[in-house]
Amino acid sequence: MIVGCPLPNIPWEDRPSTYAGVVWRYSNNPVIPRDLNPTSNSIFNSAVVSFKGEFAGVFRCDDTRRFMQLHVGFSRDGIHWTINPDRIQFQGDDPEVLRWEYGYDPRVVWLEDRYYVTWCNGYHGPTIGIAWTRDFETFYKLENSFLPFNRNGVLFPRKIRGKYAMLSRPSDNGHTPFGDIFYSESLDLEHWGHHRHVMRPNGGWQATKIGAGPIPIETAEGWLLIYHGVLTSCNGFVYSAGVAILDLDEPWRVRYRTEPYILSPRELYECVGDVPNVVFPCAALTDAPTGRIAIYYGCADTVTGLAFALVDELIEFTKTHSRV
Ligand code: BMA
Repeated sequence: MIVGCPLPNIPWEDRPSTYAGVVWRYSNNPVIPRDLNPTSNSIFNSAVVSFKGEFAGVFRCDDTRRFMQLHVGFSRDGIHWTINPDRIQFQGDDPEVLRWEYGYDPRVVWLEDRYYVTWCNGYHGPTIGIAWTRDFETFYKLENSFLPFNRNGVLFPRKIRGKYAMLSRPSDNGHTPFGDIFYSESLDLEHWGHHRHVMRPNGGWQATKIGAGPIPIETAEGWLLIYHGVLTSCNGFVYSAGVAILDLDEPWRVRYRTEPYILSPRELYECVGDVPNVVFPCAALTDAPTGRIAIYYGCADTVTGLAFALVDELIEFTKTHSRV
């Protein structure tokens, strides 16, 4: 059972009768093509939320210079998107913090009274950038959450034990061949501490490194965390997705974790692109009364796909296929 709000207009398609998986793809994937904007090389690993009865998002748009940028987008139905042609220009007090190198893999969360965006932000190497907005027009950038090198900063949607909470994945300056998920707390969204280890790679599809995906979904059973895991094949990295259930009050305690993946590159648009064999979930919309979940994920570092799941099935699958 999802602890959250109704979203009656959540994008949705029933599971095809011929398909047995616990996560199924939208029949018209990809929902966002690589060249939706004239200057985009690729649009993927992006985050969407419900906004004023419709949908808004922050999109990773690598441009035709192959610079990694963040753009705002809007949609009536969560499927057909318009993406601003210009990248987000962040506001703030300190020019040092505002100096822009690059940004990628955004996540967006409604937290208390505004939307927060976290992303992998270039500051002498990748680290976690954080900003807030109320209208998806003006974005105020805060201090980087951590020192380089870090990626996959994902906020929880409410305070835990009276503090803001974030998952992240300390890494290196390259195509990191390792990586565990950690938990950190903050009183002010600027100073982070109380770091706790959450989970490490676990063999198979998640043997090399792992990273948090969409904002954790609160359920009666714990935080449902969809995350990505990476296998190193003789032809490079393969990115798949799995699920963990984290303790509600002490989220660094992993209750269950899927040994099989729930989504892995199969379709052509996941297997062929600028980086082949990548599914990379960054957002999930939820409708609490029906338990519907709509997952947005990057495909082959090129386009954005949509997939669906039902919360009770995901929890059941995670519990019955768990190896922590
Ligand atoms: C990771 C990030 C992701 C990307 C993935 C596969 O390190 O850069 O944005 O999807 O590699 O290339």
